[in-house]
Amino acid sequence: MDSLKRLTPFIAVAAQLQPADMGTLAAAGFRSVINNRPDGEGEGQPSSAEMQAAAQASGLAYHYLPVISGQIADADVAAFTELLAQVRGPVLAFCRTGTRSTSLWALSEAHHLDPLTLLATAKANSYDLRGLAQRLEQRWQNAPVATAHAATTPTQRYDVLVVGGGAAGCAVTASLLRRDPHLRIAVVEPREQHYYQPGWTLVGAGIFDRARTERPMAQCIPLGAQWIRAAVSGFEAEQQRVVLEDGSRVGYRALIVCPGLSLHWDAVEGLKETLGKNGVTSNYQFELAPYTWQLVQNLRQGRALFTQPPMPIKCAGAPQKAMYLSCDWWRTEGVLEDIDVEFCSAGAVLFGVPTFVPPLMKYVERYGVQLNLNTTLSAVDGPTRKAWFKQVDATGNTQTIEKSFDFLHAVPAQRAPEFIRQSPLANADGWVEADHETLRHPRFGNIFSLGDVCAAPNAKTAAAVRKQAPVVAENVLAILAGKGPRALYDGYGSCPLTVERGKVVLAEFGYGGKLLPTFPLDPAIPRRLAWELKVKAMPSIYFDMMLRGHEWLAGPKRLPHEPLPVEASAACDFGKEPGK
Ligand code: FAD
Ligand code: UQ1
Repeated sequence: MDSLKRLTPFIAVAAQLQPADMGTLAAAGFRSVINNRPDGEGEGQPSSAEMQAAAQASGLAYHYLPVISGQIADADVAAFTELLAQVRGPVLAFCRTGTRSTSLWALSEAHHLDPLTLLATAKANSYDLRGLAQRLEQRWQNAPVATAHAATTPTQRYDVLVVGGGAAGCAVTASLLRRDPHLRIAVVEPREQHYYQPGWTLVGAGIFDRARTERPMAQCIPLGAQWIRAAVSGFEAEQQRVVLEDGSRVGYRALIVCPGLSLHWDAVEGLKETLGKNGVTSNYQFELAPYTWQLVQNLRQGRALFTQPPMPIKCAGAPQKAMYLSCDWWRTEGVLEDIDVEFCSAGAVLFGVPTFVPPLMKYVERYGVQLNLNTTLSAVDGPTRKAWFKQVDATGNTQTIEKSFDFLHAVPAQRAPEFIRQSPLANADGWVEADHETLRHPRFGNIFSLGDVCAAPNAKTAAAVRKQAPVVAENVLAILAGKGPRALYDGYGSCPLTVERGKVVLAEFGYGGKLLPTFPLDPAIPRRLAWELKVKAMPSIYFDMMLRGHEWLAGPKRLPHEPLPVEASAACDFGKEPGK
């Protein structure tokens, strides 16, 4: 089976197979076999009946679609296209040399992939289809109306296309280019500026100037990658392309989806209208973090409310960090006693990993904070400085509570961006589905996701991205080479809880809340070293290492061998309708 060539994650082709090959195919994750060679064509050729019996004995679906060499009719192409729409992938098609199967595939794809792309894919797999060029061009030109646009503007196609040039998009692109500098890779990103969001907590406390958290996108997208300055509006996963907001398409062999998440300000009535005035602020927005610091400095007495919405949110500790650093300032200014500080969280616990709750509770007590759990901000009236909360009591009853305030630090609810929620890539909650370890989409085998938009149940942090990027880079290159993904992500995320100026509780944990400390120190103790890491080292670790593909302390675990068949096949049903 040396002749096996993977044209896409959905379909591979091969020269004549033997009945004994079927077990190997099943073990490699294939689910279906198509025989394109007519019975009795050559001596020693196993019959279709023999192949069928062997395939079925190995649990593979078998289809016989014979075509005569050099005489592929339009009806053959139509039958092959129809078959591909029905079979369970990954599928292996074979004939005497594999050329007929490759030709059938190219002709069946020609209505949505441009001829150059098809010829290049075939050539990369040692099949010379130049004799079909004219026919491919005709099919491409006669593509139905839905793809007419693509017929006039040939679809650009990259080896790897990355959606989003934030922490995840830049880091994974850098990791890919470190491994293969010749990769044809593009990043689709509409913004001119790139933001180091972990710095906003420090901007809100007067420790960083906001300029330190902003850089031109052109300096962050790695050299060697093409920057497409546009926003993605949709996915045509079966045609291996994305749709941009202007309606144009960009094709790919592998897609990485990482456009971050959307702040859902509208989930709280009246909040958007009063942000940035009336004492209402949020470190979750670049423009507002300096306003937090202004308000903190000006407050001498009254009530300060800090809110936290339902999970998931990015950096789950950030709502508390804003509070601790504000209290720390008020304490050193000698005004904390005159300020009623309340933390109103939709959550049932102060922090999701129990190890870190006791040290955080010490600070809640030290600062005299009133803790209101199961309490979700639902409405704000800025001019009268009133906020309303839905509070759930122990018996499950909800009541509305009104609180007046002089200062309100609000954290918005967060969800996947609209174009993701509406896409076939999303799970029921709107996030991009991904295997938790390989970060590969379970239904589209050449699509991966990382960063805040990814549905994996890790803490949504830049720290998580630092470890996810090498995993995705390795696995993308593996599938492009026709292999299975082997690099595994352990769910690592980190939240540096800035409990006072000069001290941080460095929470590092993976899936299921498993503690994953980088340094051999008790992680529950607030430390100056961790503060230095957050304030002095981290911006450089982010910009100069993570975004440049220097994978410091980020090497992934790897499977010793190719993944087992069940996993590979589940991960490869590329080209099918969701849920089918
Ligand atoms: P982002 O960095 O948000 O990037 C997403 C990119 O996708 C953006 O550039 C956006 O323009 C682009 N995009 C959006 N829509 C489209 C589209 N349609 N087409 C193309 N591109 C699109 N993490 C930590 O590890 N430690 C911390 O201390 C920490 N503190 C934080 C404090 C605050 C206040 C905040 C807000 C976050 C904090 N984080 C922290 C979290 C961290 O910033 C995020 O987890 C990280 O930025 C996620 O990276 P991402 O690439 O998924 O998303
Ligand atoms: C981290 O890796 C990271 O991303 C680069 C952060 O965001 C900027 C962090 O806040 C933290 C704490 C980490 C963890 C890094 C180490 C070395 C413990």
